[in-house]
Amino acid sequence: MKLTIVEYPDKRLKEKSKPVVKFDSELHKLLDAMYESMLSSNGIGLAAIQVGYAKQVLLLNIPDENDAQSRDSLIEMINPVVVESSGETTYQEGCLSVPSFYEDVNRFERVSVNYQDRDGNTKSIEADGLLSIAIQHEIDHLNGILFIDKLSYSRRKKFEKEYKKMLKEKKISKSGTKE
Ligand code: QAP
Ligand code: CO
Repeated sequence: MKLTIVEYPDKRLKEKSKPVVKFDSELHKLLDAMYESMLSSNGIGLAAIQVGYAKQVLLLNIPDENDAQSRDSLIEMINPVVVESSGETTYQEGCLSVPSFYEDVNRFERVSVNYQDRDGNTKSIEADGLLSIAIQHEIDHLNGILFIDKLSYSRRKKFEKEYKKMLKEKKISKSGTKE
């Protein structure tokens, strides 16, 4: 299964994802294909809607202290629910669906999340640091929310301007290579 990353301003990124009810080989295929796309595009988190599937599925793969990304630290979350949150933190976020743009976003410092694994087993996790931020970013995707939706009015305007310019340049360079 070859997946393509859906990029802003694609309307699909605004869709609300549906709970997963079947923990079957189709789900496992989707998870494995999502992992491949996340790694090949240098991501640390990916939600299913970012590859066009409106399902409550997300992946997290936070690099270790040596900046190495290992499959051992891969977390697959199905049907996640934040059950507790506390504190405040700010981090300069990016998103595979909003390439080449990074901006500060406010989040909870800590979250507790209940979710299911690929076999439907109930799990829970308490997270802080980058993992907590990544979880909140990815769960937002399941609700059709992007990190740029959380920016102040003036930063959002700045984003729209920069992004439009970037898309225009992308188009020009593409038409140039095709001749
Ligand atoms: C979400 O984001 C996230 O613009 C995951 O050119 C963000 O993996 C979690 C990426 C912040 C925690 C903190 C973005 C790759 C990857 C780009 C990503 C790009 C190439 C973003
Ligand atoms: Co994202």
